Amino acid sequence: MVAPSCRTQCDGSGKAGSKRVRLSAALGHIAKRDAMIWLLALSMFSLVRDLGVFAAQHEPMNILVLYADDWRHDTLGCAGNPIVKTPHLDSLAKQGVRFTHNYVSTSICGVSRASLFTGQWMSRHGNLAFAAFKTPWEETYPGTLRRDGFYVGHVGKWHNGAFPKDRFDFGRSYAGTHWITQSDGSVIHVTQKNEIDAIDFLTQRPTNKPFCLTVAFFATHAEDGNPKQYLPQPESMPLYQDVTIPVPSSADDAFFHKLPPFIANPQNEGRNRWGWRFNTPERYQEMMKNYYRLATEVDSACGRILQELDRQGLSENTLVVFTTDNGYFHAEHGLADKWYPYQESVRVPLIVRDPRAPDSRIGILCDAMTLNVDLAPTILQAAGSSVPPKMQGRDLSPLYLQDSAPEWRQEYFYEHATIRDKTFIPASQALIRKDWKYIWWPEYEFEELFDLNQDPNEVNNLAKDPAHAQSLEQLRASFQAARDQAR
Ligand SMILES: [Ca+2]
Repeated sequence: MVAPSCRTQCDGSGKAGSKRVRLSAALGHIAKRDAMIWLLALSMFSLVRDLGVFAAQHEPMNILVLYADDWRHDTLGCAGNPIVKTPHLDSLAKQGVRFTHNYVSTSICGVSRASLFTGQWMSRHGNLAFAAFKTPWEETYPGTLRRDGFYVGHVGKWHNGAFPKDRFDFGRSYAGTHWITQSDGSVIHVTQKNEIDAIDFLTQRPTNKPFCLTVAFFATHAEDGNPKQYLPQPESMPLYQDVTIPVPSSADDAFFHKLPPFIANPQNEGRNRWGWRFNTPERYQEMMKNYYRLATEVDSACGRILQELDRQGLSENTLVVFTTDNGYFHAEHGLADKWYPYQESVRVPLIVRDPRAPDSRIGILCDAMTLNVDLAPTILQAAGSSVPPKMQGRDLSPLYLQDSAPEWRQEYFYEHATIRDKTFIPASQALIRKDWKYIWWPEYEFEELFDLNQDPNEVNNLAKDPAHAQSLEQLRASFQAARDQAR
């Protein structure tokens, strides 16, 4: 365990974000004189808070989780993506902390969502694909917060068996298509509906209770049965029209043939979906542009939801989390989608805006190895609720509330069950570090070992290289220990 680096992010201005930045969005529609009064009020608020009499100890923070689908770590302008425009999420990152090495414990929608809600690895929560998790509801973050008097909502995708509507004060669940026919016959885009439902929650909630809302967007998930795959709104079509999306260097066929033989074949679903999306240069451009259009639509919806928080004066007492359930291959290794323990699939964005953060920690980048299972305990700690003892993740807030970073994990256990059968999507497990990765494919008893510093594209499997026998032995031992702990 060593302390991670959590540093000021460089945006060209040389300045970190600040609460003033945060406030400016709220002030966009307010006259200058009123804005001065607001600024004065905020200064007074900051002073009172800094004197240590922050009312949050008596008034729990609200929780807003903005949960996108199938975004990978670089589906954000602020993460260096040269194409996709995500101005509202970039702004959120400047007002909070962006975690640059955030990972999922399982890279598939249903299981990763179960890990979000329970703070547990798949081995413990028991949802191996899309069924209900076995963890008692009272041990999830929505269940704990509702018990503790929060008004709790969920809008959008669920994907853990039947949506448990009765568990929520406000529950509207739907997913699977980008365009939805409503009961009155009208058609609406799923991202628009996500936004409307989130704002309905915020405007209709009782104001005498704290709240917790999870907004589970369906975009940018593909419409699996539709040859078009990604169906953005017509207004988005001019976006990215005149750009060429760079094709990753590891999209070359040579990289595909370096994969284990049970992945590098047309029966494998990752290769099958590559054929749906990326098998000609023209198709690659069309699919990636529509994928990025869907992402920008989610960014705009997040912007309007955050604006509603500002309008109601809630931003200074609401923890905001933006993340996603799994990463995505954009043709790297000749694959599409997710599931496997390679970097594109397991690394995902994470932004946390926490009003408790001191000004010196606002707008920072943090490279600690953080996980999806950390979010439930982070949310419960921020809300002032107790963390169920069977949650396995760790509260992230010391990484941005403290000036000196705490000791933090250097490796984690990854797991994925077989989907359908071992030729379609085989089971995989891994021990993932920033510098090395060990992968175990149990159905094929096949090992991979990658030196990520020398080989970031994970092309040269060193598992059978005698020069790395000692590293292999060490990683195997850590892998087995981490696997045991995940149960
Ligand atoms: Ca997903």
